[in-house]
Amino acid sequence: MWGSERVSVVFPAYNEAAGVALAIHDFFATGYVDEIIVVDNNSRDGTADLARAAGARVVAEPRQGFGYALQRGLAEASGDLVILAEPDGTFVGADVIKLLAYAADFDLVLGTRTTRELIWHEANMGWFLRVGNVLVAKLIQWLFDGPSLSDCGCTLRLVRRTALERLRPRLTVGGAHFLPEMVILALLQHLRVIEIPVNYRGRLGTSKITGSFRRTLIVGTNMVLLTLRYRLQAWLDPSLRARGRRRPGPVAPATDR
Ligand SMILES: Nc1nc2c(ncn2[C@@H]2O[C@H](COP(=O)(O)OP(=O)(O)OP(=O)(O)O)[C@@H](O)[C@H]2O)c(=O)[nH]1
Ligand SMILES: [Mg+2]
Repeated sequence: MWGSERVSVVFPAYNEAAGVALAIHDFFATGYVDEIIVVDNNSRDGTADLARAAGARVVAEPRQGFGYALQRGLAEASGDLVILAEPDGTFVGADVIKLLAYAADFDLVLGTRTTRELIWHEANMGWFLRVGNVLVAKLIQWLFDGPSLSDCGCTLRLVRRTALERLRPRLTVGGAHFLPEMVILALLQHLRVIEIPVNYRGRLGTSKITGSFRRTLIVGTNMVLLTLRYRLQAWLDPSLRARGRRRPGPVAPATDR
């Protein structure tokens, strides 16, 4: 619990036996997490059994894909605050507290893996990934009038239930380029979005997305095409955008809300 709000964590998992139990213990160890949902995406290495034994609720998602797994997790989560992460050892459980600290003021709190002091030595964050993440994030920032964005590919993020109810019916991407769609939809809905620095470590087990240059290039291209398509659609079809102006800032001191 965070104050009076229940906290859920969603882990998409495709053959993550190497790290899933450790990740579950690490996130529960914060003391703020009420439930962890592991979305087992057709794993064949015993991920589901390990996750169950470590105290997570396991749901099976048969449609293969990072986006399908996350969409399923968002549908299953019951918390007032829902955190997306990965059970591969790359994210640090304690960073949950940073996300929660911003939850009172924002609907969507995004992690950014761009702070040098927080990128661990063995992390998979080469120049191509770093530059690509920044460029796509900036494209989204400029085209959708966002806050400062620097990392389009960070799974670690928090979404408020009220925002989630607006976003979930609009999510379409089942593949690896799921993450930017959530941000674009949030900006089109005039939700309050912020990015905060998080740790990024080396992964346990085998990489499925950004481990190869070719796959990273394909995912990046899909992200750019998705961004441009949404920009065009939002111009042609105003119903994609929430009415009125962007949400104004707080009117009373935080302690009075
Ligand atoms: N690629 C992929 N990942 C899936 C799928 N279903 C669930 N996942 C999970 O989504 C997360 C992202 O995949 P990763 O292989 O960690 O990709 P990445 O985070 O870009 O790169 P590394 O962590 O450096 O390997 C992991 O937790 C996967 O287990 C799927 O069908 N495809
Ligand atoms: Mg990963």
